[in-house]
Amino acid sequence: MATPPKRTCSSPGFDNSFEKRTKKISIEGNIAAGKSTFVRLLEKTSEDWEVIPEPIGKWCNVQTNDNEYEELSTSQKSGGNLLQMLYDKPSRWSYTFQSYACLSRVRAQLQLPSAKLQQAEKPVQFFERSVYSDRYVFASNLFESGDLNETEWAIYNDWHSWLLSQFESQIELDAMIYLRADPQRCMQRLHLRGREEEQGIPLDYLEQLHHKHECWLYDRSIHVDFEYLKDIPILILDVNDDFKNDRIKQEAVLDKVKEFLSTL
Ligand code: UDP
Ligand code: DCM
Ligand code: MG
Repeated sequence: MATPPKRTCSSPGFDNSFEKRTKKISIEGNIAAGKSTFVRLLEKTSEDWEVIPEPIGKWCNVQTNDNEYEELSTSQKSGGNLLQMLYDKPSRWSYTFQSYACLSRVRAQLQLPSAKLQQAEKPVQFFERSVYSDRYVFASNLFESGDLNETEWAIYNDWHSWLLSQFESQIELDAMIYLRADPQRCMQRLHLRGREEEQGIPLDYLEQLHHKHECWLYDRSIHVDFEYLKDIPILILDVNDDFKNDRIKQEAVLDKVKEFLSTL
């Protein structure tokens, strides 16, 4: 598989050689597939590996300066719960949610890496999801189900393309890892996790999102507007079997990740 072109511009605040040797990898997968569990495992594996979690805390508690990655209990939330609003009334809130999800992700992605990572010999940043799944999985699916109308979808695509063109060099990925799980398994894990806002999600919704992931990352059959994504290396990991509580499975999966990294 071809390696994507190397990023050329540097971000302000740290040296160009860091940016050149850092690998940026997104972890993709359906709701409750096991992404957060997986990135926590990665974080513990190497000093050279850093994780940027999905800013879910921000989506459930808009208008606070608290830790955006921390999930709060219902009583701790004081701001608007955009995730709840999305699931309660998708036709009203899908556009707002998708705009904010993507904005907060871009902001998270532009943050300076830690001093420790900057000293690393082979630094790797793992992102829980990406601006690409925001668009090609979630927003696209909401458009197809009619929860984003033609105008909202056109505006979303317009600013998404423009924003990425502005921050291309800082946002471009080197590879992706697709955590592949059956929608039924995701549903089981979704209930196990018990995030209140998500308890009414029907299996049908997880099946739609699964189909989107499969077309995009497994079959690679959907059209993407970013040229370099067309042949970006993708590692596909079957996570149907429990890996959270199985040391041997974890080691097997980590070996696959290390082998994949050595090819980039
Ligand atoms: N989980 C599990 N076994 C696994 C992976 C995940 O029991 O091998 C559980 C995990 O503890 C959590 C739920 O499944 O309760 C969803 O996992 P996570 O939050 O990591 O999923 P994400 O939505 O981030 O993909
Ligand atoms: N989500 C969404 N649209 C996005 C990104 C995420 O609707 N662009 C939703 C799906 C989940 C939650 O946010 O309910 C993310 O959590 P998870 O880690 O379980 O996938
Ligand atoms: Mg998660």
